[in-house]
Order: sequence, then C-alpha cells, then structure tokens
Amino acid sequence: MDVDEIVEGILSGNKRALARAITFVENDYPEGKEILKRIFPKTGNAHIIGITGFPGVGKSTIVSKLTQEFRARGKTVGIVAIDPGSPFTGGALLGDRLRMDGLDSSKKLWIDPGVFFRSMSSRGRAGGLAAKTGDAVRLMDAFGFDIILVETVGAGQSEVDVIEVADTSIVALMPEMGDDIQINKAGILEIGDIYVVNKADLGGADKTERWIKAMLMMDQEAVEILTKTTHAQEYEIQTGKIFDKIPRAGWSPPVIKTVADKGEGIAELADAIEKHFDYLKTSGKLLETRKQRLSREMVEILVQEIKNYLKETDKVNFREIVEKVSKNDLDPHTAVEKIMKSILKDY
Ligand SMILES: Nc1nc2c(ncn2[C@@H]2O[C@H](COP(=O)(O)OP(=O)(O)OP(=O)(O)O)[C@@H](O)[C@H]2O)c(=O)[nH]1
Ligand SMILES: [Mg+2]
Repeated sequence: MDVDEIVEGILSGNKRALARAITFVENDYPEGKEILKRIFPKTGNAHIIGITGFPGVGKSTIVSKLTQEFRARGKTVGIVAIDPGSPFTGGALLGDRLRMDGLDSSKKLWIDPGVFFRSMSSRGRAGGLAAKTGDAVRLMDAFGFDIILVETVGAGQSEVDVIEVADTSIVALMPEMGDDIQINKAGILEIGDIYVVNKADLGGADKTERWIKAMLMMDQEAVEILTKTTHAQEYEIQTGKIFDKIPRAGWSPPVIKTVADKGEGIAELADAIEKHFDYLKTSGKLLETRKQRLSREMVEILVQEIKNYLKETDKVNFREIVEKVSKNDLDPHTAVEKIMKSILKDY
C-alpha cells in the first residue's frame, strides 16, 4: 500500500490501511508524516478519552466494558493502549481481554467492525510517546470513530503527557491502594475529569472515594479535616457538601465506584463521560483546550525541526560557534541570534 492508498483506505473505513498508517507513525517513517498531513482536515470529530491509573487497578477491564457500553449506545470505538498488561499485577493484555470479552459475551467485541484496537509500546521511546499517541489517535479520528479510548499506566510524567491528548481524562484507582501521599505524588489528582474507584467489591471503596473528594479540594485544609475529622465534617464530606467548594470552573469531577469485571457502574461512568463532553462543548472549553494542545504540539514540532536542522546540516557551523562561545569569543545569546538568522535565510 502506498501513501495514496493508505489515505484513501483510512477515509473509506479500511482497518488495514489504518493499522499500516499507525505503524508508519510509530516507527517515524516519512510516509507517516505525509499521511498525517493529508488526513488532518478530516480530524476533530471524535471524543478522545484517556484512562490512567496505577498498574492492575482494572483499566483494561474498564476500557473493555466501556467499549461494550458505547457500542450498545450506537457509537464506534477506537482504542489505543500504551504499555499493555504488566506481568507483576496480573493485568491482562488489553487485546486479550477484548478477545475474552468477545468470546464470553454475545457482543463479540473482538470481531465487531465498529471497534479497532491498537497497542503501542512505551519502551524506549518515552520522549516521543505522547506525540506518537496523539498521531495514532488522529488517524483513528480521521477514520471516523466516535469515541477513542487511550489506556496508559499512570506512574510518571510521560504517562501524564500521554493523557493530555485526551478531551476527557479518567483516573482509575482502587480501594486501599494508596494513601493520599501515593496518589498525590503521581500528580494524578490534577489531571482527572472523572475519578473511578474500581474493585468496589473489595471493600474500602467509600474511604478511597472520600479521600479523592477531599484531595480534589486541592486545599490543605481538607487534609486536616480528614485527619482530624469531626462528626459534622465527616458528614459534609460524605454527603458531598464540601465537594461544591472544588475550584474547577463549571465542572466538579465526579467519583464513580465500579466493579468493572462485573460491569457494575460502567453505565454511570459512560453517562459521566458523555456529560463531560457536553460540558466541554457548551462551555467552549473543548475548542479552547484543543487549541492549547495544538499550540504546544506546534512548538514541539518547531523545536524538533530546528534540532534536526542543526544535526543534519553544517550550514550554520554549529560546532564552530560552540567552540567560539566556550572561548568567550562570543556570548550564547548573540550566537543563537546568528544561528536563527542563518536558519531563516536558508529555510
Ligand atoms: N475484584 C475485582 N477485580 C477486578 C475488577 N476489575 C478488574 N479486576 C481484575 O484485576 C486484574 C487487573 O485488571 P486489568 O484490567 O488488567 O488492570 P490494568 O489496570 O489494565 O492493569 P495494567 O494494564 O497491568 O496496568 C484482573 O485480574 C481483573 O480481572 C473489579 O472490579 N474487582
Ligand atoms: Mg491494562
């Protein structure tokens, strides 16, 4: 398949063309860039949903059940999984889970034409992972999926970067998995639009739910309230009264308890996701955040172009200039001004 065929394929619903394009993008082939340029006008229609959380909390299970739920609601679903399944947590590969759900339910997710699944390895390409995920999502968007789900293990900065490709970010947790410190350290309480406490069947979900709500207040006072809770304050937290004070304009992230492997709470989660999308659209936040994202992306591309230029050509004599600067013959600011002038003249 050449670039023309792949572009045509993607726009006419050929999954093989889509898979091929993602491979090109993943491996940095020049064809990938060309395809991305050509499909771009067809993007922007999908609702992009990220789901992150510590290993083994049940992200893949949630993704699989959510996919079924959205299919039942008449929507098509594309899925990208980063760093699928860890052998330490018993987390199954998302692909396996989808296949399993396809077999043990009548819905046959795996062979459903309205579903497309792709996993991307996070190994060895931490730097460009977010950009690559964004490009894969864009290809799925152009293909025409209504919903695109991105699963990533939330344990570090690169995962937080990945989740930024999403319009709606879901942070999944489970009971007793961590105290406030662990949750806070990962920085995940700043990124969730919706919180899920999965494995509610294990007990202790109410306590975790309370912790999340308190943390969401982003207010040290809240922590104090919880550590020295009076009866009345505990009541306020439980009934959600304190929740109203969360300083997020127009949207209070809901906390939803689920038992994902039994499908419990999944419909509520899908409702919350749809509600968040409505909120984004009616408030103008969708356009605003997408614009911010594009702006960040373009700055990244620009920086990368300059780096490539410096690496690939010796027209600016970069090394020589560094040599001069190191000898105090030239200062770094003047040096960069010279380089910029030379690049601009040349481009
Ligand atoms: N008890 C209980 N187990 C669950 C629930 N949801 C998922 N599990 C189990 O938890 C294990 C991990 O689930 P996964 O969905 O693979 O978790 P994950 O977060 O995707 O894992 P990684 O991709 O490795 O980070 C599996 O054995 C699931 O069957 C739940 O609600 N309750
Ligand atoms: Mg998983």
